[in-house]
Amino acid sequence: MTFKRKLLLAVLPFAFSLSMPASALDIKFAEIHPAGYPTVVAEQNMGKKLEQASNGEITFKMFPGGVLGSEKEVIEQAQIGAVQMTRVSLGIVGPVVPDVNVFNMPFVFRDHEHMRKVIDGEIGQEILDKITHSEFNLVALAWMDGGSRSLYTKKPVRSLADLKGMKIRVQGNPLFIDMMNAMGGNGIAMDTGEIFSALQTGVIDGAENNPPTLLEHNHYQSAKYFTLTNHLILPEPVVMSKTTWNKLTPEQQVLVKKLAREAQMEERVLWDAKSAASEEKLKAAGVEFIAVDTKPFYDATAPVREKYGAQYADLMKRIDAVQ
Ligand code: BDP
Repeated sequence: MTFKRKLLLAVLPFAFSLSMPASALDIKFAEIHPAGYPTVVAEQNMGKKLEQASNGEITFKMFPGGVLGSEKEVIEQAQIGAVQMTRVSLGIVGPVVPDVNVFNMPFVFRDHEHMRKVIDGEIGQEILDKITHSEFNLVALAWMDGGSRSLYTKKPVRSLADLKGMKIRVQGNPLFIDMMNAMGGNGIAMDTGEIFSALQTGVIDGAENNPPTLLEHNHYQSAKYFTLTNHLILPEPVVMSKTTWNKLTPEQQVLVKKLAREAQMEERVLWDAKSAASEEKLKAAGVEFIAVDTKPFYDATAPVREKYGAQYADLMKRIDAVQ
């Protein structure tokens, strides 16, 4: 090796370390939703701010569209630190951290606004803390808004009776199977990515979700009836692997929390716009929005609130009291 080349090799690492911090912490963020979805956009903006504010000590890369796996798989990867951050529906957290199921109960919130007030306040923080203090090895930082969930089906549901015997996909949480069965349907759990073909092949007769998911995951191509039951209003925690969290300096931890909270507030503005636009697009694509009296659905699910809610009686009173 020539002297010049030796010198170059010796100098290179220094040149590199001048432009890049010695040990940048790389954050891979997993999302089931596609690029452009409100959660994805708000999380990417959070990532940009994080990179800037940390002077490159933290790098951030978004993996949208479920490329890193289903929410269940990604949560498992986050627990071991293979994925550093993700946002998941609270629905799939319930089976692992039962304390969060209080938010997963049908009709526990009066409406969407009520849910927002609750997650912004002390109860919202308490539920995030339950996740953080569980055996889950995750730190729950903030809440994304996933709107209200209603039924969408291949044949119209205009009353509770119409739902009888229909196979309806729910998220993998026994509470939701009980909920769907209590409404007369037949609850079937599967991952988000499986719904599209299950609808096409007739494995299921419908599912339940919000208009942006119905649109962006293309379920509307098979399910043309959207029945406004608004039975679930599930907020969605943004979590970081505790393994990653423990590598952050205390200042970085404060920064991550602050930016996640900013993303919480930013996403809901995007959410409202996206919901309205989705409804328009779905209608234009031939989806019928069906207004129903929700009282029979509320009454039918009373046993589910009794079964799962008994342990949260005080908390439910506090949720009710939030104006
Ligand atoms: C959407 C949530 C997403 C869930 C999906 C589902 O935003 O996190 O994975 O529902 O039901 O509304 O699987």
